[in-house]
Amino acid sequence: MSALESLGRSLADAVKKLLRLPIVDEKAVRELVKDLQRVLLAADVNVDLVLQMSRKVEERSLNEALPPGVSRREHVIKVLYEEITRFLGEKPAKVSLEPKRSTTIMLVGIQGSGKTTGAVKLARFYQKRGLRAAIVCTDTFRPGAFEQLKQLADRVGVPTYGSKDGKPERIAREGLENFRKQGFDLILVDTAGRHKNERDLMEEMRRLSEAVKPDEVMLVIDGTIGQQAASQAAAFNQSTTVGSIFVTKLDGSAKGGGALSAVTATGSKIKFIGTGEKIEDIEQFVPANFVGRLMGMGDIQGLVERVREAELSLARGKTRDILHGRFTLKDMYEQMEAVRKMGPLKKIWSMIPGGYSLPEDMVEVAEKRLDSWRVIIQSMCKEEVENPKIIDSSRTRRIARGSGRSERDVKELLNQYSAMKKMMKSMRRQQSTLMRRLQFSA
Ligand SMILES: Nc1nc2c(ncn2[C@@H]2O[C@H](COP(=O)(O)OP(=O)(O)O)[C@@H](O)[C@H]2O)c(=O)[nH]1
Ligand SMILES: [Mg+2]
Repeated sequence: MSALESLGRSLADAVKKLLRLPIVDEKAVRELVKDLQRVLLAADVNVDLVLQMSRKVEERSLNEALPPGVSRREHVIKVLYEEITRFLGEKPAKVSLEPKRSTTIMLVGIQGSGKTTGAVKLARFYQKRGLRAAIVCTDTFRPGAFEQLKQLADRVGVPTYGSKDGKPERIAREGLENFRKQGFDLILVDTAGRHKNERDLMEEMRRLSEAVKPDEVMLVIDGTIGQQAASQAAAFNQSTTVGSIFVTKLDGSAKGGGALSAVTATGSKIKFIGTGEKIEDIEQFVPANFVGRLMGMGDIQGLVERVREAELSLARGKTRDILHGRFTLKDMYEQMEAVRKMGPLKKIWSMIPGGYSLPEDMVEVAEKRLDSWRVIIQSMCKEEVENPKIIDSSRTRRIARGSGRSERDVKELLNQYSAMKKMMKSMRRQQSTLMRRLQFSA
């Protein structure tokens, strides 16, 4: 089983365990945190990082207030997802390619890390997206280096430039000039990685990067080295300014989590990962998707977004009023609409083995009644909407007639309103925590 598979599987197991529990309480959260620590340590993640993250998960899971329609369970999953994502870098880092100009990426890294394979993978990746990519080979250190590159690149029709001998700087200049003249969108410069000693290698990278003046230096790191990836990133950063990282061989080792988190901890951006020897085994590193996959739920990102939406709709404007006790029928309608948007949640949960179903009432009510409620609310006067207390039986009759609904429907709406108002009141008690969190997420 590969690094990511085993990390992912154990993480998914921990999540499933949480989903199967009848109630998610403090004990359940602590158990999850313990599982999380175990999983990350097994993937060679640095102990301090593990402690930092798991503390954060525990604290947020237990202390943050829940927006209406969101269960503790969902909230905990969201927190877990967010903290792991943060830990691997929040946003996907992309190569910025400018149109009408050749973008140059220079690949550096030690011998055997996967530069040559990576260059071809990258060229193919962008070629598939409609760009013209070419590769310059400046590795004259290893006999047969250019031959190896050419063979791989020829398979996917990517042009290459190189020579068995000569100064790497000269080859680089010639190659770049050649491909620029032909208007290539992307030129990858493959480099040598083996030298008598590290100082010589770093010195060559410095000279070469002066000659190439790349738009970006991409460091290729072998993912099987685990936490050591951090010191390698630091070493290369001293000779050239490393702009991004390509972590390879995440298909083959138990240390993938260590490499990914160590690199992220240095502040470097992982842009690509390699997951096999084949040219197609390359992935743009998008932390959010990646974490979702690790946690074993295809649509966890969708879940997280829906929970956020519920929070946001609460945050948007109304929050203060609601928390200060002003809660109108219109507010309720808006709240229910937010809950309805979360409808597909139920589907997500039901797909998870071990079975768990969302507290039915809210979503169900929202799904069935919202349209009817809209018409009813539209048939009320402004005063009634703002202050439903004044709606007596004669007003109820009038509203029912005006909206084409039954009096029972109107009463049901009013009952739901009272129930929600009560809920809001209990929320007010958690006001301070909630406000803190809303400010935090805004
Ligand atoms: N399993 C696996 N092997 C890889 C990956 N990337 C590169 N390799 C292998 O690692 C070895 C060294 O790769 P190479 O590109 O020659 O490294 P270079 O010396 O940095 O140019 C080759 O046997 C590649 O097939 C990957 O993502 N997964
Ligand atoms: Mg090579």
